[in-house]
Amino acid sequence: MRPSHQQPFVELLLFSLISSHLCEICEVSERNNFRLDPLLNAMTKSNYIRGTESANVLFSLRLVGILNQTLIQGLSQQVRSYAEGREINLSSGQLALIIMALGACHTQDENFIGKHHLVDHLENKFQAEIKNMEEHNGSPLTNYYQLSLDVLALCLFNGTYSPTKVAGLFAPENENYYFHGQFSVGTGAMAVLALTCVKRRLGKEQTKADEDLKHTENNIRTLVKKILSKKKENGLIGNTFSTGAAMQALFVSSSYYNESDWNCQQTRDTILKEISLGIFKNPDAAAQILPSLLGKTYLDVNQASPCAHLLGNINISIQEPQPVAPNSSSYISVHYSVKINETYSTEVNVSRGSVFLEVMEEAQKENKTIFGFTVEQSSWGPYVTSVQGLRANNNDKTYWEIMSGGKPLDQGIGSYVVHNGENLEVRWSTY
Ligand code: CBY
Repeated sequence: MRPSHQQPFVELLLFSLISSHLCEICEVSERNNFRLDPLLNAMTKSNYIRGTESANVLFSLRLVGILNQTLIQGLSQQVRSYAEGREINLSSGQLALIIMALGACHTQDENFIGKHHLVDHLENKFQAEIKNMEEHNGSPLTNYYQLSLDVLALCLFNGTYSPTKVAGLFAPENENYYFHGQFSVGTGAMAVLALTCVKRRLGKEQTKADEDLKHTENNIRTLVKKILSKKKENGLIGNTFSTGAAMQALFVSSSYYNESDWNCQQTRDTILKEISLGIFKNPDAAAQILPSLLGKTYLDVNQASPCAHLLGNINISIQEPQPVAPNSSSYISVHYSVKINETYSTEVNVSRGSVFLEVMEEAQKENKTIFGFTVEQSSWGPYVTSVQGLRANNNDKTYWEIMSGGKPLDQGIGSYVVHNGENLEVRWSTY
């Protein structure tokens, strides 16, 4: 009989063989690489990119092996100067992303992580998230997507965390996976990546952590089932912008579902179609989908070998954003409301091609008391923080939901292009 301690190793090998096979069959072939150009263009519009966005873009480019020196050096410089001195103010997930972007492959950037004790800072921020959960009825300071990024970065960069606590925290029934009672695919997928890293580390350590391993595996199994249950007929999982994370999660967890449960080529082809329609203009959206289309996952970070020149030859033309000439003759009219308990409505005229934010600005000009609002920059663009002075609050799980025709939009106010006659609404909501 084989010594039993070899079993986790054999299983590990088997898992990685199966999952790498799945990544390969879904990878966009070399002759089709040109179909990824719109993503690369969105990610390299350097004038627009800063902060966490640069980290997301740098991380994504390094994962897929684009090592264009000018581009990477510029982004790395941006990420380092953004992080420098700001360790305290960054949210936990932002810091986790910065660590993963800087440490994605073995470069000089690793020294920055060490010199600025970024992993220690992340440990503290993760603890602060848990403390907030204890004090505020289970609500973290940020959200479970960021807690998953935290665990992932701590796991990949040898930080300290308790696998027992992590297994308890990421139990699939935890309400932080749900917004409005709906399972958040992006959140679940990021948790699967984090838990898979934890599982692999437990397997390697071969300690007596069998209970933790079992618990972690059960969590992964149930989360994967929930992710697959959100698969749409066209192959998208959740919506367009959660599909990249879902693909990554399914790549690394293929031993938990049957081959017939997911047609990854169909998912890839639908995403390629959406790319050609210009749906991934947002740099964050582009950065999040790119690795999955080249068979890469966030677990490929910090491996023994430095990032390979996978796409080193791709010719990236850094496009200057073209100023759009306003066509004053072409105006559209939309209906806009703010709903708290009462509904406050108005008609707004904006030029064709305007985004939701411009409608809000027009309405605000008309009546600051009723339509006045504030935003904060997030990596996905502007995020509405208050309307009529009423401020969203994480601990109360309140937020301003943005809707069209009574349905929540799957893009933010900075990206969603409005249409003539549309019924737009900003609604005081809880999640
Ligand atoms: N990232 C984060 O911390 C965000 C995590 C995330 C799960 C994220 C989606 C997924 C991702 N890949 O980044 C997320 N959204 C969260 C957690 C939230 C909640 C934020 C509050 C909190 N607890 O941290 C909340 C309030 C439920 C939420 N998202 C609200 C909204 C709406 C914003 C409206 C506003 N006030 O401006 C909105 C527009 C939905 C709506 N109709 O109201 C929304 N989110 C959207 C559309 C999205 C997607 C963005 C897609 C796009 N192209 O713009 C999203 C990718 C994302 C960002 N949200 Co939230 C989800 C999706 O549709 N697939 C980590 C950090 C380091 O960057």
